Amino acid sequence: MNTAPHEQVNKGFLNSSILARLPSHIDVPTYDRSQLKAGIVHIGVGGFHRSHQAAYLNELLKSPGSEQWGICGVGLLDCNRDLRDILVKQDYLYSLVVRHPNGTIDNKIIGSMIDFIFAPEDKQKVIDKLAHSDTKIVSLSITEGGYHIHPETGEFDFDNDDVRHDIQNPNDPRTAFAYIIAALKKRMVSGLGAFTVQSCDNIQHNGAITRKMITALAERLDPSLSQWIEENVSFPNAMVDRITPVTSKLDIAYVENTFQVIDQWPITCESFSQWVIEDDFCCGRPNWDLVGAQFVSDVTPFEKMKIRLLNAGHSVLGLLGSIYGYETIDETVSDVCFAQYLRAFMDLEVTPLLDDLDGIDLDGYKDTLIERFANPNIKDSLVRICSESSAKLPKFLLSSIFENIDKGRDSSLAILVIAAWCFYSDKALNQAQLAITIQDEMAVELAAYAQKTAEDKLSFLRNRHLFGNLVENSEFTLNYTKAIDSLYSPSSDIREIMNRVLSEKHRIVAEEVS
Ligand code: CS2
Repeated sequence: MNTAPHEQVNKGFLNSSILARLPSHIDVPTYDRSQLKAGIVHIGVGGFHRSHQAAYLNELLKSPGSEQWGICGVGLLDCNRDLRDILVKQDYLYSLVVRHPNGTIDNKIIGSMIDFIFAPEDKQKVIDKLAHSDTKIVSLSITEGGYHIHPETGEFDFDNDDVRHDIQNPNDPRTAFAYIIAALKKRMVSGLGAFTVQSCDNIQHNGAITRKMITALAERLDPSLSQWIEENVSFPNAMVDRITPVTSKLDIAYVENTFQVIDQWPITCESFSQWVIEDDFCCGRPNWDLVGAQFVSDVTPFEKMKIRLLNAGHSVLGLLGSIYGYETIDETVSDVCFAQYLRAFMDLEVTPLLDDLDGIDLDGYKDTLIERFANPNIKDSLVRICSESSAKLPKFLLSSIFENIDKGRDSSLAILVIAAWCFYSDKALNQAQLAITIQDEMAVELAAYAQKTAEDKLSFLRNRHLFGNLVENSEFTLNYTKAIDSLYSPSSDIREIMNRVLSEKHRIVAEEVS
């Protein structure tokens, strides 16, 4: 997004002093922000944090009694500098534009963030903040890749430059986990006690995984600290959900016209929001249940349902739609060929893997997903959806493929998506020969494997780091080779291929039933 200083100065920039002058239909913080303390330090202040956790807190803060639950944001990456500059200028306020499918819009200013630390400028300040007695929860939205999970073994992946650096230099951290470990050490030594580490990322068992990764790294650094973490820190699992596209120039212009204020980094999101959390907080927590979140004793069925249906569904549409030449999710799912493929994928390859969900109507959930994807007011780009597929697909899609293999079930719909991922990584062109933008930390490596497909059809799968032993599974490779042949045949048409794979799937399912 464009973060260059705004040229027009006739409208004021968003900050605390302007709130009282905003049009009356804008929902502004009604609470005294000067009374808030930062009980939560959040690492990874992306659009999702600002539309989700910070928005829940904004609602909660409107009633008295939660003043200790303000947020201090932390940006670990050099690219977070612009965000810091904007938030500081705006007194950490930002606009949230909530777009309902029927065109209704809720316009809000969110006030729950009260501070932001840009780590590259002062690492110690971050460690001190995490170790401060006001800090009760350290929450994370650091994306799937930020967890350093080895895709094949599920263990902590020590084979990473930043991790190697952190092991050599624990007082000069680079990764989120090393900051947390440094702060927990300070708290252990000072006798202050632990904080809760709360993951807000789309990883199944995100709390348990965070615990496993942090204790593995801590074990290398200081075994007694690792044990203290095991015994004292809570890591609640949670399912988080709200579709939040990347902010566009149109979003900035909308806020300027509607709010009559210049916000350089507003957030737009869908109206749907869900947060299901295991109630395991060692140092207290906000009453998020008063503002729509749900506390449960076991979040497993909810997170599996969401990640395997919504997130995987996004990747299915994203990769196949990119090859067709679509640009957004709503555009892709409005094409009946894509909508039918998605629904069949959800019904036939994921639903049989899901546990019983008391009180959840799974068919209704899937209908709602398709409606949410089709929300014409949310322009969620396929570039965002396909970004970092190398970190997402193992958790969203390959997990279902492996489970189906174990159960002796067919996965041909998902296999076409993996073959499409190979084609996408190889060519970076859609079928009209226009360039596709690929954002993936592993893009070069993925392209290198994919580009050998012409001489070795299974080449992409030979990346064992991602695919484990899939290349040795003859049923998988049979379907995969067929998909590769169709995708790479001259003048191939992705919609025709999808229709063919789908009819074949229906034939297989009919045979399974009879
Ligand atoms: C998306 C998610 O990144 C992705 O691929 O599937 O960001 C998705 O929009 C959110 O998880 C919705 O809750």
